[in-house]
Amino acid sequence: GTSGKEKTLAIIKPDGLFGNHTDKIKNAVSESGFTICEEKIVQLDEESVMSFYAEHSSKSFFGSLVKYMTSGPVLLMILEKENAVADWRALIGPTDARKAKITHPHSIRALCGQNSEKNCVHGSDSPQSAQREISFFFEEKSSGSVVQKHDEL
Ligand code: DGI
Repeated sequence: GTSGKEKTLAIIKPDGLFGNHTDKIKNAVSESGFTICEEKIVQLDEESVMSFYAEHSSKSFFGSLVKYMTSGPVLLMILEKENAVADWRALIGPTDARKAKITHPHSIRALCGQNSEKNCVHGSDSPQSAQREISFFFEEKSSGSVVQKHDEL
């Protein structure tokens, strides 16, 4: 398809906010042609992270992932452009930031992340995931997935 915009969910994770990478990441977002449709900073609770990452619930790292994702606020963004899902995944790079530094040195995870857990950013992995994840965090009916809404970004 050559027409039609697509939306994806991006998250700047706690290490991204704590590490002051937000401006750098937002510059990359706009330079790459994405529009930020909606954004909010939230403190996630364990229950919402467990639900968001349910597909990883049997993994050995799950407990650590939940602890990390609840360790501080995150910035949720709905990004829009043509081919947004794949293009955002390409821009953030591989899951393991240590590997990204070698194979994709200009990617966001290479520049801002630390390892396979503290990898600074999230991106939906398919258009179906994007729809689910955007509803999860941004629709009223998404039953308490967000525990705190900060006033200023
Ligand atoms: O879609 P991704 O975020 O690139 O990767 P994923 O869906 O395989 O994993 C989701 C998140 O789970 C990832 O961003 C960080 C965490 N994770 C994945 N693999 C590992 C991991 N955390 C640890 N500690 N170790 C892993 O091997």
